[in-house]
Amino acid sequence: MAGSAYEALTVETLSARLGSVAAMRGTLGDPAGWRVREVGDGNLNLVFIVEAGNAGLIVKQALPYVRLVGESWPLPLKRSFFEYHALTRQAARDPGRVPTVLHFDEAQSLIVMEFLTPHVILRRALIDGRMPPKIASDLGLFMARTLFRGSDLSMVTRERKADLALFADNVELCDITENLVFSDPYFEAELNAHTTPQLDAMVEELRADRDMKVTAQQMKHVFAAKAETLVHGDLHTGSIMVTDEDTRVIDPEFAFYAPMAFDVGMLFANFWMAYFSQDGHEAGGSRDAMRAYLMDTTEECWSTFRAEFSRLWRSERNGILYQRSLFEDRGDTLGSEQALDHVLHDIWVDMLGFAGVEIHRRILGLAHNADFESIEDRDLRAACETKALKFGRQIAVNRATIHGLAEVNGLARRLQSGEVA
Ligand code: SR1
Ligand code: MG
Repeated sequence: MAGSAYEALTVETLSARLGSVAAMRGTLGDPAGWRVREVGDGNLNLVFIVEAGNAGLIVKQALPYVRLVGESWPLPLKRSFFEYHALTRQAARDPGRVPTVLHFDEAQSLIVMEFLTPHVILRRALIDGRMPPKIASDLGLFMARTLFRGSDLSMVTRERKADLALFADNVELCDITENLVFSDPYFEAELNAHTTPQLDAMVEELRADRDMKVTAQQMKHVFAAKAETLVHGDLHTGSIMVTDEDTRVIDPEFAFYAPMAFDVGMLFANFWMAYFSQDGHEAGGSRDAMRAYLMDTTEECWSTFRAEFSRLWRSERNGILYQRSLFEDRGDTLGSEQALDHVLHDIWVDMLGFAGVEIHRRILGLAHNADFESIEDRDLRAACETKALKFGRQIAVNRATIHGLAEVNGLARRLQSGEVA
């Protein structure tokens, strides 16, 4: 099959077509005994679980169109190439945090990788009221390590520039983000959807909100112009798989050179959306403990990110930026700490901007989150979404004057309780 023309796999054809792939045979044995299921529930790709005995593998294959929309929206198969290269870099930068890749077939746009079991998608776990204990620390470390080590703070600049050129071709996936995240929510784009009629007035208000519109475009400007590091590019709670002991980050097909704050903002937005959605998941009992867990998760994740980023700054800052020769080597450690404070502050401010627009687009745009979508009572869903929309606006527009997570989470709590409307 290597080198042959692209053809989408099916449950029926997979064993015959991949039966000679050594990495698969090595794990699963004779293809006659393989059991194949298609389990893709994301927006873009085919995902197969292939099992034999107690062993299993994942086969992920790109489709030539957006699965969520259909063939009317073509999408290049090359995203699989970017996903493969992002996975290899993330594995080197934070070992053990992404699934192991066993095989990549560029012509077929498919990646064979480790089957993560008994892992579940983090978003599902949070909707179900589970509190995986390691996510804050694991994800704080993952972001600090991948974002720092993919940047000019760390890399040999020739290698970083080569990587920048390689990922610069991921144009169509970037285009999705540029439109779906930063622009479509703020006008009547064709594929937009929201909980109607409950949110109609709120949506109209947001679209008429000049400060919000300018803010969203400022964030798009930062996203497009600040090619700072290799970001995951789609780091939401649906791109993370967990058990109580393990956290894995999957699906980096949107990988691109972009601002560090983009991944951090996406992830935090998803924690905050999970927080605001809890009212809709209380049929089985109070979610107070879950709300507290989500607030604690943001605090621990941010403090872990800052601490690890600072550690790497002090121990691995070997790139062209903030050279040691200007600071530590001249005895000016304070200068390097001052520069670190500035870099972390910029990440913080941009993180809030990205988080705000991510919250808006998941409620007003094309691709919604199950956190809200799974709330069947539409009045209740809209009430949760309204609080999240207001929160997103506040943190994005006021990002330059918000001083810390205590302030942001305080706002979340006050909106949640109804203390502020
Ligand atoms: C058309 S793709 C919609 C969304 O799905 C992906 O997971 C990304 O988040 C993208 O924005
Ligand atoms: Mg994805």
